[in-house]
This record gives sequence, C-alpha cells and structure tokens, in this order.
Amino acid sequence: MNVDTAAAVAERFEELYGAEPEGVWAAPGRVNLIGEHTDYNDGFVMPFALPHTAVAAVSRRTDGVLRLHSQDVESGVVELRVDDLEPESDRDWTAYPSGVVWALRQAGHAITGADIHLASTVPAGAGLSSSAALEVVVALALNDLYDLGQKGWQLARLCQRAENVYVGAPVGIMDQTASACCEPGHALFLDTRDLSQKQIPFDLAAEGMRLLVVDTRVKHSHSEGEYGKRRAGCEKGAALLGVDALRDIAYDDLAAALDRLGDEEEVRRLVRHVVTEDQRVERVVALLESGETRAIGPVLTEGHASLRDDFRISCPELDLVVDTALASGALGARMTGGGFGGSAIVLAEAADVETVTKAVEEAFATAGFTAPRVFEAVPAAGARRVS
Ligand code: GAF
Repeated sequence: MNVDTAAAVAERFEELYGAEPEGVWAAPGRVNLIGEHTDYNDGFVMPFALPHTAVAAVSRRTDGVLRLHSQDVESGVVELRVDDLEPESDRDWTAYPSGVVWALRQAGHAITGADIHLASTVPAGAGLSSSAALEVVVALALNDLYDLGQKGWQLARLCQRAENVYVGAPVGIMDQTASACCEPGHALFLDTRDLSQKQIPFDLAAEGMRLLVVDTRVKHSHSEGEYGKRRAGCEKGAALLGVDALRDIAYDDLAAALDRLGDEEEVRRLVRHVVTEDQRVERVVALLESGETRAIGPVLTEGHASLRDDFRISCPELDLVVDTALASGALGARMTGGGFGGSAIVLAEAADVETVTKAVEEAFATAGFTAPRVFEAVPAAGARRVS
C-alpha cells in the first residue's frame, strides 16, 4: 500500500460523498504458515500479513446513517441506518463493514454513522483473508475516529463476532488477529485461547529462500457447509473426550484419546489433525527460533498431508501444487487457509523459484486447470492508519 493508493482512495471518497475523508486506513490479508483449523479449537496458529490490503477512507456521521461504497463491486453507494442493522439480514459484501458497525454498537460503542469507501487488493475467495481485511480496516478506522481505545486483539474479537453472528460464517479468530496485529518481517505465533502473541522473525530472503503463494483460482467460501461441519466435528470430539477444546489434548496423549473415540472414525480423523497440527506449530516455532529455517519445509508438507487425508479439505488443484512443487525441488509445501480451494504456499530455495513456478504452471496447463496466480510473499505490516 503506497501513498498514491491512499490518495486515490481519498479522492474517490470525495467524489462520492462531496467532502474529504477524515482519514484513510489499511488492513492486510494474510497467509498462514502453519496451524490450520486449530483456531476454533483454542490452539496455535502462525500467520503473517501480506502486502495486499483493504483500504478504507472514512468519515463520521451523526445522523445514524451508514453509507458504504466499494471500488471492487458494482453496487453504487449503499445506504443503511445503524439502528436497523440485523444479523444475517445481508448476504452481500456490505455485510462485512456493516457487521463491524453492528458488533461495535452491540459492545456498547456509540457509533452514530459513517461514510465509508473501500478498495482492496487482497484477492477475494483465494483463502488470503479478504473478508477479515475488510472487517479490520473498518473496525480500526471507527476505533480511531470514535476514540474507542480498543487494542488490535480486541478489534479482532469484535470482527470475529461480526463474521460469526452478523455474516453467519463460523470462522475462528486467526484471520482478524493476523490482519490487526502482524508486524513486517515477522510471523505471528498466536495462542488463540488467550490471544497471547509472539512475533517471530521470518526473513527468508536473508537465508536465500522464498515463500511462494499459489492461488489455484478455485474459489471457496466459509459460509458454505463444509467448514461448519469440520468445526462441529471437532467440538463433538472435545465433548466425547471431556475437554473444553481439542487444544487440551496433549500430543503425548493422542493415541489414548483416539482409542477412547472407538468407532467414531470421522471424529478420530479430525482430532488427529488438530492435535498433530498444534504440535507442528510448536515445532516450526522451535526450528525458527533455533535458526533451522530449512527444516520447517517437511513440517509444512506433513501439515498438508494431514489436511488432505485426515481433515479432508484439500482439492485436486491444491494437491497438484504441493506434489509438483515438491517434485521440482521445493523444501516444503501445503495448502493455506480454510481449504476447498484457495491458495497453497511453497517454501523454496531462491535459486529454485523459477523451476518450481514453471513446473506448477505447466502441471496446471496439462491438467486443464485454470492458470494459477503465483507470487512471492514477504511478511508485511498489520492494520494501520495511512493518512
Ligand atoms: C479460515 C477461517 F476464517 C480461520 O478462522 C481458520 O479457521 C482457517 O480458515 C483455517 O485455519 O481462514
């Protein structure tokens, strides 16, 4: 996000609403390095922010009117009243910003209206948290303008509530926290139980490596049933095992826990994924902290196998990225995000990036899949005011 983008968004705001905005804010999408489907099990995750952001130009209003406009959707200015906002009343893109206004008001914050113009460079439906970026940018703007004094993690909780209750998507807390709290040059080691955080330096270029994001162009959505089914299955597993959340099953007790689940085969697979995935996050953190960065590759790849075979949320395109990348020399690869499409990540030596990229592109062409979008990801900044 550069100064020109902020200026362009402010200019468009002025054209739409007839006055300069009070400010402009940006919030990023994310990739998740490791820790998938652990967040709604109170477990560990490790995302980092992308340079792609949702940008919002915003001004307050005092008359209870909420006006929303997006550069990325052809819907003109949508006008709502803050008093009329109702959960699940809106299935459009506007549900994300208006859900945040609803959640803030529900939490007792006196939001009396706003004019908002949004523009985003986070690819939608690519598993890179375009929705969370929209939510967080609006939450941060209103937090600043209305002087609400909420910290990043508190805004993340409000945004998650907006998405769970207002939008109706049963997501965890990872994406909103990543967008609100990530720092440049770092991955965020987050304990989703209490939102305690540790910024882990993650500078692959300094060590001669790269992380590629491969957007398969297979679109996914969390409001559809499969994500919710996995979540419900995990909650059933926790209930059958008598714990608050699967996070409470220690890795060393996994075999015994799986035995206790008897013939609940589906639940056993979900539990195995979550418990081993939490341990993979801890292994990745330990490896990064001891400077053994290359050794995280196989751990990422193990994570993919677990999501594919136990959690069953991969798809042929994601598997093809992973298999092809590994066969052409990558250090590790896995799907990232909610699954059923979206993006994969590939860890590779800088010298192998071209070979790996070409191999993936050729494999997609041979399989008759839509050409993937491949780009390099370097940890960028979390949500901030830009003007
Ligand atoms: C999606 C959700 F929004 C996150 O909360 C998380 O569960 C993720 O899928 C899977 O790790 O991005």
